[in-house]
Amino acid sequence: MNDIYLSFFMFTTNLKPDDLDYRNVIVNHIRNLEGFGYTGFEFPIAPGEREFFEKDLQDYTNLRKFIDDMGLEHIQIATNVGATPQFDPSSSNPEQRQEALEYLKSRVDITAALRGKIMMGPIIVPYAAFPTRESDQAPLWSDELQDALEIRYRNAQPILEQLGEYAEEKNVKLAIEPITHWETPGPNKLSQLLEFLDGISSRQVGVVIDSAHEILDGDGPEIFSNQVRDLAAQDRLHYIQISAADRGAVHTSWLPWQAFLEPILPVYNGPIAIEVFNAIPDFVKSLHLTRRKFWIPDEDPENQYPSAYEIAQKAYDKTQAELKKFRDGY
Ligand code: XLS
Ligand code: ZN
Repeated sequence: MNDIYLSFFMFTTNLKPDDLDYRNVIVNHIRNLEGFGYTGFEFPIAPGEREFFEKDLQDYTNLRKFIDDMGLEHIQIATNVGATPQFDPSSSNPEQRQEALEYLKSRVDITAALRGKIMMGPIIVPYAAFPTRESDQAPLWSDELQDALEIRYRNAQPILEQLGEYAEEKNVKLAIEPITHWETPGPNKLSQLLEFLDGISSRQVGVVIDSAHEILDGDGPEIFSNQVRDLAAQDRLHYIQISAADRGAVHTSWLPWQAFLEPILPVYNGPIAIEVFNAIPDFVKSLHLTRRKFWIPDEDPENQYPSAYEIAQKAYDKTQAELKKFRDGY
C-alpha cells in the first residue's frame, strides 16, 4: 500500500525551522491531517544562503526533534528542493557549479536530518528562470532555448552524478521533476529527463512524476506507460505526485486517474504526494492563481469557501478511492 503524503505548499513555501511558534503550527497541521489518513508530508526547503547551510541543518534537526517529541516520530517526511539562479548546477561557470553541488549536498543533509528518504524537485536548471541571450538579454525560446539547454544539461550531469553518490551514503533518493513549460524552461517533458539520466550512472538519481506536468507536457498514455516501465527497470522511479492541472482542488479535476495510475502502481510502492498550490502570497503571481485561497484554520478567518483542510481531506479520499479502483481491477 502506498503512503499518501501532503505537500506543505498548501500552507507555506518556508517552514521557518528556527521559528519556535511556527513549529507548533506545523505540528498542529500534521496532527489534523494525520486524522484524514496522511502518513507523511512534503516539506519545501527554502534555498537560503551559503553561510547559513550549517545553521539550516541544525534548525531542521531541531524541527525533526520537536516533531518527534510531540509524539509524531512515525510521520514520514520528503523534501522539495529547487535549483536557483545562484545555485545552478547547469551553469557554464565551474565555480558556480561547485557552489550548486555544495548547496544540493546541504539539502541532502537536511533531508537525512528529517529522516527523509526522498529529496525531490527541479534540481537541474534553476526553477522558473527563463534563460536570456548573453549579447542582448533577449529571452530564449524554441530551438534557441533547446540548444542552450543541451549545453546546460551536459554541464549539470557530472554534478548530479556526484550528488547521487553523496545521497547514496545518506540513504536519500533524488527524484528530479520534469515541470511544465508554463513554469520553467526545462526539462519540461519526462522524455527530456530520461535523456538527461542516460548520461548518469548513479541509480540514486531518478525521477518524480507529477500528474500536473505529465498532463500538460507529457507524450500521452501509450508513450507514458513505456517510460514508466523503463524507469522502473532502471530502478529510477523514486516518487509520485498527484496534482491537478490547475494545481488546485484534486477531487474535482480532469486528472486521468486510470491512465496515470495504471502503469505506475504495478511497479511502484513508494509514497504518493498530493500537491496543491494554495493561493498564498508566494504563489499567486508566479502561478497566476486567480482562484480564492483555501482558508487556513488557525491562520485565516473562516469563510463560506472551502478550507485548506477540506481540500486536503477530499484529495486524500479521492486518491484512495482511485487506488482502490485499480486494486479492484477497474
Ligand atoms: C512543482 C514542484 C515544485 C516547485 C518548485 O510541481 O513540485 O518542485 O514548483 O520547488
Ligand atoms: Zn510537483
